[in-house]
Amino acid sequence: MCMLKRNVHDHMVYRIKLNELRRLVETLNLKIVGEFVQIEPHPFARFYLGKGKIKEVKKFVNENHVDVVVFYNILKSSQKLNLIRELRCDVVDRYEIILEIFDKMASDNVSKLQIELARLQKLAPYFRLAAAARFRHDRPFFLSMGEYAYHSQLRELKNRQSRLRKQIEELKIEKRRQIEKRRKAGFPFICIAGYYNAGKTSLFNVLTGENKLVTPYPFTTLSSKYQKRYINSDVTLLFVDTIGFVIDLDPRLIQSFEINLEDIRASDIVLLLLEANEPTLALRIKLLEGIRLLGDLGASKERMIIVFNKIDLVKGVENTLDEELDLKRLNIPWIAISAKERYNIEGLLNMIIEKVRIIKEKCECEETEIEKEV
Ligand SMILES: Nc1nc2c(ncn2[C@@H]2O[C@H](COP(=O)(O)OP(=O)(O)OP(=O)(O)O)[C@@H](O)[C@H]2O)c(=O)[nH]1
Ligand SMILES: [Mg+2]
Repeated sequence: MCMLKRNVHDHMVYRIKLNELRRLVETLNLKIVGEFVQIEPHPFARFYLGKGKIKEVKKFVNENHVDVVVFYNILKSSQKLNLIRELRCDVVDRYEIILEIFDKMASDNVSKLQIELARLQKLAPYFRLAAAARFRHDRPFFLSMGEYAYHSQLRELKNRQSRLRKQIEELKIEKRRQIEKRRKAGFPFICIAGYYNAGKTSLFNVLTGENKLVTPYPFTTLSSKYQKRYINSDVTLLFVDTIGFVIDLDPRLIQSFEINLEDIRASDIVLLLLEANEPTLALRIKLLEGIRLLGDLGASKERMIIVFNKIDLVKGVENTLDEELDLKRLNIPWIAISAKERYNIEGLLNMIIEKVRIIKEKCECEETEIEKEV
């Protein structure tokens, strides 16, 4: 594993990030045998890391018969190509690792289409560069057989990309239509969001009586799942389970996963789920990053509830969370639960119902104001 640590003053956060990557890489049954970190504020053009560091990596790769080098940082196609040639082994970045896991986990058509498009988008410039380098010495006026094949492959690649984009665009329109339909039905829309493995599906199952797949592996849920929960004759809540976030990777980067993010955008309330048993620093990073990401997706703090799950693993920690994470300053309601042991689920439901009531009152108030103005 390689990383360029760009913040010179970061002595801890980069460790947490590397550990996250380790967790992801190991899900693909790859054994991590070495780790190289270089501290430098700006990436190097050729190999992302400096020449000297790459020399070290190369020596290690040769001595240990390494099959693949994983970069934490997201590489440009030219850097990937240079690295593959220099190290003489496969080189992938964090984004490709995530796509690989998505691919392993995907079972539904919508996810498969989105993964294929994301992969093609990453592959196309690399393919172009690799071929250009291969044909540089060919005859200048005639296409060699290889080059001819390359051009037809490239055309096919482009066609496939535009077909996929069209299909996904249609699915997105259909998704918006469904969301609009649900909105008209009038059920408050509660989105369970958060990092992968936080226990989103476990909580969804507990809240709705569903039995959706729960595993210890990342990205078990790719496409959203919906189910209603009847509370009383006045209130029925509609819950949605969504795709997980991953640290340091803005979900908007995965542009082709936009369909899944539509749910967060459209929800009345978003539950930001976190694992209470994580080390405080990791928890703090995920908490702040999660709030920012949700905010960027249009979920304001007023619509958020922070949920610390897996409290059964760290009993009593709810008494220290407030202080350790400085939760008062955030001004967002929070609760500690255990989806597995069904602890505090009623408390969470009451919090949601109360928030729905406040939001509804606020909307009615705004509507009256508008009517008065008209
Ligand atoms: N101890 C404990 N484990 C839990 C709890 N909730 C979930 N888990 C475990 O955490 C792992 C992940 O649970 P999921 O519900 O699949 O998590 P998720 O957030 O839906 O994960 P993705 O779909 O991959 O993003 C599983 O092994 C669950 O059994 C909890 O309250 N306590
Ligand atoms: Mg899930």
